[in-house]
Amino acid sequence: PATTMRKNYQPPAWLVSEIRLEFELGLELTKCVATMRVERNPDGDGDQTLHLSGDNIAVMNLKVDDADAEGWSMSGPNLLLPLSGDAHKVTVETHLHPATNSQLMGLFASNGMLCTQCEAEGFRRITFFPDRPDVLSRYTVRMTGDKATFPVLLSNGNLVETGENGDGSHWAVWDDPWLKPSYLFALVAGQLVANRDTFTTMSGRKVDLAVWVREGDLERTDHAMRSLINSMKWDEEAFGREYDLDQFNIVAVADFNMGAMENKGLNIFNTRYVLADPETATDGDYDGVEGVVGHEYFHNWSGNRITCRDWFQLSLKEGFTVLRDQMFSADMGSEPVKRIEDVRVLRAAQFPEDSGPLAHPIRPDSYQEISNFYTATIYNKGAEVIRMMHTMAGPERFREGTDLYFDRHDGEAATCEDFVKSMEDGAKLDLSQFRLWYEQAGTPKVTMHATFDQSEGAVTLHFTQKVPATPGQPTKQPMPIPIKVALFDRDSGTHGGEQLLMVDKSKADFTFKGFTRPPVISANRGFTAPIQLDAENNDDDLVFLAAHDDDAFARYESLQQLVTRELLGSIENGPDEKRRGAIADAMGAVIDDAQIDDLMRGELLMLPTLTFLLELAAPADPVALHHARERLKAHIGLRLRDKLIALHERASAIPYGLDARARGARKVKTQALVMLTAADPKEAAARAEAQYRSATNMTDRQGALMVLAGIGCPARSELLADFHARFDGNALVIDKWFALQAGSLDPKVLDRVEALAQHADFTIKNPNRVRSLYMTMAGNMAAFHDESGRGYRMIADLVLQLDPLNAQTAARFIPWLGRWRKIEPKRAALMRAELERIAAAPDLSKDTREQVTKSLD
Ligand code: BAL
Ligand code: ZN
Repeated sequence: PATTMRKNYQPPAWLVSEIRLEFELGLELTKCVATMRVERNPDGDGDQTLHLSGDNIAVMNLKVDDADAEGWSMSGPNLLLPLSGDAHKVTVETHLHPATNSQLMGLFASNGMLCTQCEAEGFRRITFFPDRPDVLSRYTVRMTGDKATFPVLLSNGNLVETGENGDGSHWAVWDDPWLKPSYLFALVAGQLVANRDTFTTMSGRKVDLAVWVREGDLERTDHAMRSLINSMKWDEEAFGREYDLDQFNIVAVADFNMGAMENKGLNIFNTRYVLADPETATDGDYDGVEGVVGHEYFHNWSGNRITCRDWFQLSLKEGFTVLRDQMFSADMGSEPVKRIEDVRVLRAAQFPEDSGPLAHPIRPDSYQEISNFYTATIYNKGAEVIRMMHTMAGPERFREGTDLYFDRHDGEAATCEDFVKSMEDGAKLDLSQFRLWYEQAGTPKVTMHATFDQSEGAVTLHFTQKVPATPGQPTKQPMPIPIKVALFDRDSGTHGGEQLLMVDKSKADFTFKGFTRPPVISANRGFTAPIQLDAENNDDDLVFLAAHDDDAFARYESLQQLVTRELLGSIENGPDEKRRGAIADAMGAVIDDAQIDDLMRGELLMLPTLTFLLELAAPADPVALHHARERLKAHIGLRLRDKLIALHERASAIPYGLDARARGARKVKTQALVMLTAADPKEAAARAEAQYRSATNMTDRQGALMVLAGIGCPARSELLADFHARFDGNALVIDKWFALQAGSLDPKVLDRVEALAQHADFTIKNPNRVRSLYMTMAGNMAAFHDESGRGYRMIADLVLQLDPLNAQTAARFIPWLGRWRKIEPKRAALMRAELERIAAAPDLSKDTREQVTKSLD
């Protein structure tokens, strides 16, 4: 497949100032007539030929200035139309088949409704168009369809006209006054009901809000609506951004590749990020809805009003918008807990990507299939990079930078460089060297070593940094790395203030005076930089920081480091009794500490994820690592048995609510059971069974069933069956039922996944269902890395079956196999063999082909 290079960017030769789309809607056949006003771009290369992208569509009719077009040709899927003048009217008709569109890109049918997904390159599956984000047009959409099948007709912008045709069909016209790229086009038609509300913006504009769902789902939309209103208010307060249309619509769709999509004024969501009520959604699901509703709403400015010049700039909108949604969620809930969660995701999803065959900078240099670049690097590392600017500038200057960016580039298709320049000018930062964060892939490895000069009373921190080689980037330059530190006095447990150090060379030393004895160093507080830091703290220092650090993240981090050291060490040398004791004591202190809330307590009690540990241990035996982790859990569970039981009882007495106290209680309740499971499975099973049977909400019910699913006890199958029967017909909860089994500690997981794939409720056509079974299994280290290679085979079989139906979703499974270099040689060979089997298949999609080829290189 062809490779697109960032350095080859050329402005478009032709622009489209206006487009009118007329749809005759049908599930089997939808007819689309697009009428465009095309104009030669004065900044283009003067090409006389208009290049219109297409994908899986044919020209049914083509006119230029109302006359049959002449001289046009097809170049593969694309339409080439020679034009003589500087401006023309071009009309093209296409016929679409939504019901058989299993790729879920372009116009597709889901549960009897029609909807679209156009980012990144789906619009070309609807009509022929210069489908690139730097062509900004004014859209008018007219749709007509059978009123019974499609009572609701939605598109971008404002509804301007409706009418009846007198034959049982009706029509609507939507007009979007804001120029936009084609990837933000959307259309929805179907039987939907709305939860409606209004929001009055800071300048007094009244906006009609609606969350559209299928009839039975209406009672699960209040949280999404509340999240939307909170997002609109928050963006005004935190970034000065006001909404700019009279209407804002959210539609929930059951079959969707992504989490959600920020189409102008008409966000389309995966149902899992809209629907929530206490009975069917966990606290985590509530957070997911809030975060994604916020994310898509915030795109209205960071993405829509200012869009991307080309897809290499994807992190311009995604990294920035993830940071914005993280800040929003932190403000709505607990800032330190949110930070810990975000870092956990970064380490579990982005660090492995950054050190593997698919590593790429947050602004990539090339791609074959852009869908493969909606990655944790573009999104989450992209957010970390902008967060570092926030750290360096401080909140006020950061806001001056973003204000300038929004003012300067409103209405444009911008670049990452435009953002960086605005931050330099507005936030008064010198980012010349900092631009390396956009250019270089790989997680920097930083070491810190402290020395103490008694005679001078001086402490020196000696830093080194190394950015590892990544594909296509064998050598790297040192990055500017902002690291917050605090130097603690051992006796008083206090420090003299936090300092921000810039480590911008491969070696950098910083000296601090006024110490009578060596302090304990707390470094990368708040995780100021997305790096792997080895701070060379000894166990005593880590125990000290776990008890005393006033930075919540640093406190969590110290405990994580102590556990990580024990787990990695125990694989080589067996457990270290002293360290295990120190960990159990520290966890015990966490349980007892009345100063911390339960939400934070839940975080502190969590052990590092296996994916993160694997990063540090590679090449490793993941199953051995899993067992080491379970053994440590058992040790802690035994040592803290009484405390854990008391914690479970205390938390169980707190009634359901959405407030932090009740949410925290639910978090530690299941966390206590998880620790107890490894130590005393019988006690844990009895408690989990009681928790399940008395549960008033999904958090407790799912938590209990998760514990039971991993224990070979009689209640296991009875309660799994009860769960299925109780929620039969609720797709999102049945997804949980699949995931609970595929992710469980049960040694027979692979047998169960095989059986579940034959279950009447399993369908390969629904991405949520596929992910709930197979993505969960791939992330279940003990199962996926079964030494027989069966887990690898099952994922490869899935990819081969799914690829022709839904290439985007299929390609997402390749990175699990692509991590073979991190795994011990025997398993690595089996993983490679499966990648080779996939690579040998004829007619692989561009998506999967790119990922497989890169993973084998
Ligand atoms: N733009 C794709 C979905 C999202 O990041 O919001
Ligand atoms: Zn986004």
